[in-house]
Amino acid sequence: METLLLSGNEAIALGAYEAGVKVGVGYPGTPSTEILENLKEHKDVYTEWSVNEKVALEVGIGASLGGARTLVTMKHVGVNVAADPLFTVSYMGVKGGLVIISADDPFMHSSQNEQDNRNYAYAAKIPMLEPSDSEEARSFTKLAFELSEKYDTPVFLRPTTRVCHAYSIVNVDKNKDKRVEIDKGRFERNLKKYVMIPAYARARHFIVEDRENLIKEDANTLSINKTEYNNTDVGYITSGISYHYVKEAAPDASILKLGMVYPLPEKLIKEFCSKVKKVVIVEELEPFFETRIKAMGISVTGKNVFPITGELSPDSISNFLGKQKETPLTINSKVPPRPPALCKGCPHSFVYETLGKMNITVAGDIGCYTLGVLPPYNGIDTCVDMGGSITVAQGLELTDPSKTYAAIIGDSTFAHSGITGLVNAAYNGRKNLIIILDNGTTAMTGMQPNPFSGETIQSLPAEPVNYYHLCKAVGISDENFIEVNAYKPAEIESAIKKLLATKKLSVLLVKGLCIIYNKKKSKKQ
Ligand SMILES: Cc1ncc(C[n+]2csc(CCOP(=O)(O)OP(=O)(O)O)c2C)c(N)n1
Repeated sequence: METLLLSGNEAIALGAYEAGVKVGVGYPGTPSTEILENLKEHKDVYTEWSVNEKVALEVGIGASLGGARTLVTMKHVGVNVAADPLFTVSYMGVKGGLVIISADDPFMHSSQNEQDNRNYAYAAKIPMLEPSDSEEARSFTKLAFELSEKYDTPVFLRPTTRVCHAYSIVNVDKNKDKRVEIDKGRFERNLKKYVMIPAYARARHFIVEDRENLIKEDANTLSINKTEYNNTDVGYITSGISYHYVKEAAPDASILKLGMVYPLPEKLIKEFCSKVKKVVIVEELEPFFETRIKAMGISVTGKNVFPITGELSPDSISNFLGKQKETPLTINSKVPPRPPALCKGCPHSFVYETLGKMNITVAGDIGCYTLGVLPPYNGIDTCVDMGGSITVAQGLELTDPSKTYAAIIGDSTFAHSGITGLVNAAYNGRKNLIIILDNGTTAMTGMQPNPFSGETIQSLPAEPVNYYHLCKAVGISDENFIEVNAYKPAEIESAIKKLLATKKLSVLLVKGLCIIYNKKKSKKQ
């Protein structure tokens, strides 16, 4: 037996590898990014950064239908982008096991919202597993592949930030935990299963309902839905990281730990609740278990004492129990708060300095450059979602065409979903200025390559997409496309003035390597 100390993300990659995964695809996003970065180290697995989550899931669906066990990774908001194929692949089912990671981020350590993606499992009728530590991250990933093939369904794995990034023990039995080789054969034509026209989809919907009922029944005896009977005054129903919080704050309590968080094992829940005097539900974010367990006619304590927002902690449960909080370590030194900011010398900063001198409303986007909202730049006026800047600027222009609007977007974000916005602007005759900040990498999530940076996830060369030709193809004239050096503020200023004077849809491409990426690259050489 070998004992490893792994992060949840490393453990998911290990579990997927041991499960015989052949294809791993995804789009970076905290807290999911390191899963694929670890999986890519195995040369017998095909890995790719896809341009966005919808594309990743569609590539994943194709690979699964071709018989490969396939892992698709993304952060919680990525599932919004992938939602269209998600709901339909639930009807189609799989051939090779298809596991989708939805890495959720309670407290928004690095996200624009803290949506609870258990709701996606319910809405798309896809089973979901939730690990509470690295050992489970690995074993649940393996189980997810098995369940996917057994029930002919994609399966979600929903780790949260604390599980993805915390390190805990994983025991590997070298004899037992070898990579399994699964041969599911190749793609076979099956129109009624793989072509979701209404006539076939209607029939599949019945199959999905039956499948869900079957999984719900089987969940009552699934090994990862576990009861621990101790003091029966209070019985806790919990999952994921919250399980450890309960164990720490109430070590002698009875617990029902749900490893499968959707669908819920109704009989097991009813049996557990009948054996304890009071039921307390400890779950982060939405009252997902609570609503369903109340609907079983069971009265519970839940969100009336625990918050819907942010993360829980052992203290949340101690507070509820009226226990003294345990503060094991007090640090007396005062650490000044260090809110995130653009790095000193960041190539993005010069554009913001220039925009600051002009009276322009700027629709921002998601990346390091979002930090341009902060003083001293105060450089953006809106920020909604990845790829939303170019299109939000178009909406603003509709309301007051006499004003000047710009959109500001990074290279990875432009590839993710900005290009469709550019096409929309050109097609519908908008006149905005689009500023693309190309720093050579996907900086905010830790320097992943993207379609503009000239290499793949395996650091192999890839032909970078050509901005000029792309803009030409949508009808932007030579006069309305200017490329400047990010470190030459005077040139940036004169280019912006020139482009605005044309009063036509324009693109300013600002190029300058991210300084951290540049340092890393020069160290490697
Ligand atoms: C739908 C969605 N997917 C992924 C993310 C995570 N994410 C935040 S910023 C970012 C990368 C931005 O890269 P780029 O546009 O190149 O800007 P840079 O950080 O390099 O300045 C990603 C992938 C997200 N917020 N939303």
